[in-house]
Amino acid sequence: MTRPIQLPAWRALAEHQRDIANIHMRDLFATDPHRFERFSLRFGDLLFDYSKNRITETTLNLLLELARQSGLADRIAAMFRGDKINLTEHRAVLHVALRNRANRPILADGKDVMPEVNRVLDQMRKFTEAVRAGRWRGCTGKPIEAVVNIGIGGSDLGPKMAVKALTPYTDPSLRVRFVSNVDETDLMQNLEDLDPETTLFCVASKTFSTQETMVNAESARAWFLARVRDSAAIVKHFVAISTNAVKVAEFGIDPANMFEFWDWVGGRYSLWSAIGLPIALAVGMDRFEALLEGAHQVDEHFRTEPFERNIPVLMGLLGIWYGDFFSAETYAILPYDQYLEYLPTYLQQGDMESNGKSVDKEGRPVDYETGPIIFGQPGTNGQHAFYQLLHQGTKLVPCDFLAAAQSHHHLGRHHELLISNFIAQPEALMRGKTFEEAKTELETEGVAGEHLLTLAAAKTFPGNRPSNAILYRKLTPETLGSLIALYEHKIFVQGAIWNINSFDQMGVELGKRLAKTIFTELDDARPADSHDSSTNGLINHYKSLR
Ligand code: G6Q
Repeated sequence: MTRPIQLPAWRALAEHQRDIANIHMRDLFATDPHRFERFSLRFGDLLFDYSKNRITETTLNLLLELARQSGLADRIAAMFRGDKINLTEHRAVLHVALRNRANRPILADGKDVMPEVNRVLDQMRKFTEAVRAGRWRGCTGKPIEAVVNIGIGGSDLGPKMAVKALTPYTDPSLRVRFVSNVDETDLMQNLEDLDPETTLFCVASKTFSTQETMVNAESARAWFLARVRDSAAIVKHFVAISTNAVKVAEFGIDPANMFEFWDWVGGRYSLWSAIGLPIALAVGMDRFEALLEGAHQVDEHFRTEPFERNIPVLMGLLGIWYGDFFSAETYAILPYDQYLEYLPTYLQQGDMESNGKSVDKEGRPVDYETGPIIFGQPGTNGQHAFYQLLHQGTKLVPCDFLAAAQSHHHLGRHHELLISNFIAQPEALMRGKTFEEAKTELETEGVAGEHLLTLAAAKTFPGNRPSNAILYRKLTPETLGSLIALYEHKIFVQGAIWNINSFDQMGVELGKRLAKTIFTELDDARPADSHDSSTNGLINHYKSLR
């Protein structure tokens, strides 16, 4: 495949960037009263405002042309068709099938996956309804009061983010917790106040061989047995979510209590599968299905809308515009919605594990920038932490601002204050404040002399800093499903244009392997000497301190 930078549209964009680099968005808004209408889209009642970007009609046309020349349409069709687009692992990528509420046949290896998807959804429904209604009882006949999900990475971040996001829909009599870190503190803190007789563990691992998860699951089982002293009780307190039935049985979990998913579900795209069981336990299966529905609607939008009205396509293209043509290295996700507290972390994995690649699909080193560094925090906390750099630092940081028009709570004027910040920050980033404006302001405050000029310089904001704003009615299960799917497809669009495999994660392997060697060396009384001097030094210093 042609390298992206050799595509005519890429070259045209590089040239165009030089034309536009010195144009200020202030002027673009001033000269076009219809800029907002021109550069915003609706998806249901969700507004995607991308008018505060350093783009003109020409930029947009060139970006859309880049998408066309990259064969994006074929790539999208290939994913939905079940082609093995995860080339290194020779797997289809079919998280869209998990939320295919239209039930249209989707084939993996020539076989429609929908009957299996629906079978597991039924199993999840029966189980979650039994637990939530108190029909599923612990070994001493008490109903379940706490669920502890043990998983890591894709088997943790998605459900954890979604359970937090959907807190207003959760049943307070059923606490849902997440343990992921191999650091014993995580497990111990989470178990501290739990009663084993009313606790249900979900061991979530696609492979059922991930070190952290298996060690935590074994320690959880030991904690449970030390208190309950009856291994027959495990069946009532441990369920598994996995693709590996053999290992699940070896661990001692009844295969009847295993919720299956498949190799065509990537870890970081798996919250729609049985990995979402803790979500369904927390909010009920109807709401879990509403989450799937919200994502499905976005899938249909992504699959069928022309690129110029296709939100994930535009999100992806705008990211490429800044990353590859303005040398932006980071991207901020800024939810003005406390319930989306974990969204930045979730998308950090989604984006960075998917597109943090430096060889293309043909194995050639890339000669362009790929995935950005994702970071963020809920507004307004971030404003009092890192926004200084966003406004006045030397780096260009494109941002996504997200907010709900309606809060789940009603407390004085809190929500209006939150929303005014959500609207003001993108405005400030875009407009900035000129030296002259700063100086005039200071003069009216009575500042004069040399100090006036220094202070005016410090109070100058360059502006012209791009952002998107996503404003939705309320954070419902359906809206959450849509939001996540928008980002998933944005990541897909970028991976397709960069011609990289967004669906493997080879970069996590090396450290894991080295840790195994070091783990055995920690037991050795002799000083380590087989590594570089720093690694040896760390091992030996650890041994001297422990
Ligand atoms: C995600 C990755 C990774 C994975 C974890 C857990 O896309 O594959 O984060 O989810 O390593 O893997 P298991 O589910 O197999 O334990």
